[in-house]
Amino acid sequence: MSDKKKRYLITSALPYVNTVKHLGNLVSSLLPADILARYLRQRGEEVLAVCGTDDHGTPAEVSALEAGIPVEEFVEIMHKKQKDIYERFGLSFDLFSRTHTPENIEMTQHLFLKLYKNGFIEEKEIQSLFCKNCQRNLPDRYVVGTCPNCKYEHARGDQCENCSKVLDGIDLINPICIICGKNNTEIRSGKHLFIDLRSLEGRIKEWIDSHQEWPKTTLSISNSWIRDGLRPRSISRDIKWGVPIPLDGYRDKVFYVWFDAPIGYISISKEWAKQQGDPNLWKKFWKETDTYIVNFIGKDNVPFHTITFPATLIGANDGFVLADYVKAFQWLNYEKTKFSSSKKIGVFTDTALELFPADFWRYYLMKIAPERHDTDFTWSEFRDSVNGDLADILGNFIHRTLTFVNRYFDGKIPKACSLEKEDKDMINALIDTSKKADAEMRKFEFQRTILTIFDFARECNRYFQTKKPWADWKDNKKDRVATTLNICAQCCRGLAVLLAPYIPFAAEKIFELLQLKEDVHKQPWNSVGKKISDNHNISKELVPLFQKIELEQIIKLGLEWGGESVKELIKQNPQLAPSEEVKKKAKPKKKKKKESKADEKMTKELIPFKDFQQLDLRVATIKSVEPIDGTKKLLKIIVDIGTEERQIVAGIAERYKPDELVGKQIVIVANLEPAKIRGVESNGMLLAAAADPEISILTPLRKVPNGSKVR
Ligand code: B3M
Ligand code: ZN
Repeated sequence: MSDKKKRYLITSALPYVNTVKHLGNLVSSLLPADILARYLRQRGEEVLAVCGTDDHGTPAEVSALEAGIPVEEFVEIMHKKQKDIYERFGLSFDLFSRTHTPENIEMTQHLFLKLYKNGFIEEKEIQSLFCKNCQRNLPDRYVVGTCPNCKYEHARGDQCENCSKVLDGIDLINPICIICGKNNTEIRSGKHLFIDLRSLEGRIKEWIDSHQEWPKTTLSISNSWIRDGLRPRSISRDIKWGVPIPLDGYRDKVFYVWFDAPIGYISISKEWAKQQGDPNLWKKFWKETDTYIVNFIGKDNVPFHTITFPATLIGANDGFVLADYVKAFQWLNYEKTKFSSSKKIGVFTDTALELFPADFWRYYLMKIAPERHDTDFTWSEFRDSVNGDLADILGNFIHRTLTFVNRYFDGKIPKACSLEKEDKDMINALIDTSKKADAEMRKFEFQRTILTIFDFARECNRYFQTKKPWADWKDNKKDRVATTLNICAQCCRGLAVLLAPYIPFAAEKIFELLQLKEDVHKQPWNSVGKKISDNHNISKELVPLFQKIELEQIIKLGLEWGGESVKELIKQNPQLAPSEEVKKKAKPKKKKKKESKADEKMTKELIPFKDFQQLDLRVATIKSVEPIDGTKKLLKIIVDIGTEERQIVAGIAERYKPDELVGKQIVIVANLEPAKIRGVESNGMLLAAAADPEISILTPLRKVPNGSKVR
């Protein structure tokens, strides 16, 4: 983040309106965007944070059709529902609006006409599917069929959910119209509009290349698009729901949803400016180079933010500036499987809030934020984090401090007497923590920041425990107790200030208990050293900050929503095993694949191609190698797989020395379940020919980009 910029514009990916989002969506865009906005506002910076529902396109039209409600009405209901959920999560956008607004229609048409005038729009005749039964075109999600890539039978016309391949309806095998459910389609050709990315490639590349500080995920996906060469991309669709195309010959069509959705960031800013009574206010955020723009997105949205949307802005040449930082997240998984909206796997934002307070989710999700690699939500770890970190560490420290101030000093913060080394160390640690957290936050390291702040909370507990104010009180060392509690009270205030962006509700509660009149959200992190005045009265009605989660409750939830981690808990606590009745209600478990023992002999049994395709084999470069203490065979290897770095453990130490491996390209299985080998985490497996006693590691004959698929 640059200190030279005067103001900040923060955007969070606009969630599709059609379904309530799951926790994976929350952690990869909405929540970190809110945390950054809150942090910057605390610093007194000028911030505009915008978000809204992505209302257009086939996702909304198809869901409305399934629900049997006119699309406009459907979108209205779902928009309100999502908006309400995010408010309850404490997401503090300056405006959460939507893309189906007059502002967005106007801005989208305006930018399109500029692109057209500047010669960046091409017309092309293309083939698409037409349903003879319904007498209509079947773009994107209007058609399902068998994926030509992985043979999954329910692939959508825009993308296969199983193998993620981006598809075109005409690629599908056995295409079925989702309206009439029939395979009565034919391929027809028609004219469509394309944005000419080729002519803009040079400028897009230059912009990407000038941002080497971006996360690896963002850079590697963007660079792979550039490496493949940019091609014209279609921006028109044969559907009714969307932004109408203002061009003769296309007036019955609308823009592709990904054309108008990012323009929504601009139009929502414009709406906000109007609401402020200063309709031009948005321009300084979008058209002045001293604004710092940050986009928060999941990794599947990278090309739309680093290639197609910038292409729109560059080609339109209308004075818009491009993002300064594009923060892309990897996936959050759910109990080792993929969150899935369509299959209803995982925890959804509405249910989450019915179960536990927003701060529980906000804390745990940021603690496991998938910033560098995919991470896993588990019920068991969620409970451990809430009970262990929030309740036992933070809540306990605050509660003990305030209880003791009430008990010994009648609810008045006592004056510190002579400070010992440990007392001074605590105050220094508080200030150092704020500096360290600040530096991490300014690098958009959201997970590291929260871990740093909690390390300090642990330190506070240790201090309280070592100082033993209860023992000093017994020994009549009143001055000493006063000093300890004074220091602790300062730390309580400091923790509230530092934690306010992450767990805003708890931070407010701490200020309430301390009876501090100021707004915790307006106290910058570098003010953590500010003292609460001596004899300041705190609340006498103390309530614990966080309610612990019972083991039984989490077991119940894990069974209800599905969760492998819960099985382990039941094993450890057989007395809590659910009754038969509960088991019956539990979700049917998915069939487990047969586990066959590795067979040394070449097997004659044939497997379908799709089984082979389940393996995600990738080329990786070895970055570093270390022996694992106490083992003869094992090496800990860090490899670069293009989108991230991985740690894998391999039993090759007897045949390979670390030096001869570093820099070599190898092939790994990238989608193996993580395992712990001798206590060391392994996320994948390298491929090697096992010709006992020789082990020969497989390597590509020619150098290829890391992450290249092996098939
Ligand atoms: N609606 C995809 C999604 O919800 C898309 C993001 C738009 S950002 C402008 O993941
Ligand atoms: Zn049909």
